[in-house]
Amino acid sequence: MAKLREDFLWGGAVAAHQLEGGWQEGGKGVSVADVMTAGANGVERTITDGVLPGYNYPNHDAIDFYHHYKDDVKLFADLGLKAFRTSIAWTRIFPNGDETEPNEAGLQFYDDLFDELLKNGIEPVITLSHFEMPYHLVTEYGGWRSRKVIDFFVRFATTVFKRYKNKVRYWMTFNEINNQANVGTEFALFTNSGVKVKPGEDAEKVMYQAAHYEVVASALAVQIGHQINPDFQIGAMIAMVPLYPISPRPADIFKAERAIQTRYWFADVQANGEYPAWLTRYQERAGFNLDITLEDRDVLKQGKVDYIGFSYYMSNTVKAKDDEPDSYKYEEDKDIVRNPTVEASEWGWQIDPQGLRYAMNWFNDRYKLPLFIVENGFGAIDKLDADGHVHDDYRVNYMREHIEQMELAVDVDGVDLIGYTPWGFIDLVSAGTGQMDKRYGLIYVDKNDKGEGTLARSKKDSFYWFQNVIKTNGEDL
Ligand code: BGP
Repeated sequence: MAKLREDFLWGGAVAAHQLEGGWQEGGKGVSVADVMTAGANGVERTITDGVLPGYNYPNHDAIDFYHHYKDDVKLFADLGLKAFRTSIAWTRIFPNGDETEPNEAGLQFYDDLFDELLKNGIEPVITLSHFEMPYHLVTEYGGWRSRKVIDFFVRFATTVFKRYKNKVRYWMTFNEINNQANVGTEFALFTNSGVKVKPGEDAEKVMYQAAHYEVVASALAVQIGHQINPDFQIGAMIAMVPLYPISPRPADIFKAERAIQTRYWFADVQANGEYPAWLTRYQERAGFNLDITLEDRDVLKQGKVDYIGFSYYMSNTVKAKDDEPDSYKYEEDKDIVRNPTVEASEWGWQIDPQGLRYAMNWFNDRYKLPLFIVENGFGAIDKLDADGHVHDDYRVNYMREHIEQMELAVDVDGVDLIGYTPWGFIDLVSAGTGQMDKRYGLIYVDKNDKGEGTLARSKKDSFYWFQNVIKTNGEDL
């Protein structure tokens, strides 16, 4: 099988705040990730009011990539990576977010990192905003509630586009921008938008306004990026979770359709350059009275993305309520039901390799754009065996089955795929738990949830397996 492009970007994906550490080094400012504590034993992470004494913030040190990147890049080259997806921490470049001049030490750090990667034949793939907006923009402007943040983001994007225009070709604007559709959780809205919903406020309305400013900012970045370097490929980054109806009952089918619309309108806007009709009607009927101007609509049209980057971990299944009203609404925290036909991970993430092929076909049919799988992988509590190594056959199985489906989508279904960068291919801090416990790595990092460990890196079994997959361009799984 396989038939992947000759220049297929086999890679690995991370985000600055989940691996760099050095949270106060090189003039870096405080980000929204820096004010989120570790979760524990099923307890959600807490968003504190700034960085407070007495709380545990594992992101602050993470795996200290900030100081280890040279050795780490050697390991990445040994793995055979062609691409390394990371984010540029906004707070290293504009520590508060609203400065007019960038922080040179932050810019230099990424220059050095990109040089090191390129020297080793690895192409950097960059996310501009991966759950790391400057916390100052939250306290001063209410995060993406404010239209002013568009200008700050555009300044940040323009600065890094210009600086790295000869080093980076593939960019993405906002990581998993659509996760905030889940307004039932504080986490999704805060990490994406820096927004905290106040008592008595309509979370949905707040989300639609913040998300609107983000899609406008994204479209502006696409336009500006193309002016700076016409070769830039600037993509969306969508958290793709296929949503299946639990039964053939028409109400369930339509509920799944509304769920898909609710989660993926972000991609519609970023790829098609306009809001889908159902959403405009929905927002009008709800009386949200959003600040969406004619000029904004024009910006959206002029700033369509070049490709769809997406994460894929699982599928979900939805069920209609018996008395679903005409104005169907999808509420992620209430409408998802367990799919009895698939297994799930310890965190309840349903394992569905074929869902990846489905998702790729779905994107392809809907947008006719190249795709880039920029996250996929299996989070687990790894155990070091007596020989001091992690034998993670469960991770190899997960990846093999997903890559098989990915190749079917390319070879049999004709999907145009740029690359595949598994998530957290070097162990890092989990976004969900805020801890080291949930690991995705092919490279083990010696650090536990108490912050103890030597930070030594070692290869898991999955490392050698993936090395061979890359070497054979996906022929030998
Ligand atoms: C995505 C995020 C990543 C990441 C990954 C795994 O939602 O883009 O930042 O961490 O999922 O999630 P978790 O760490 O919660 O297992």
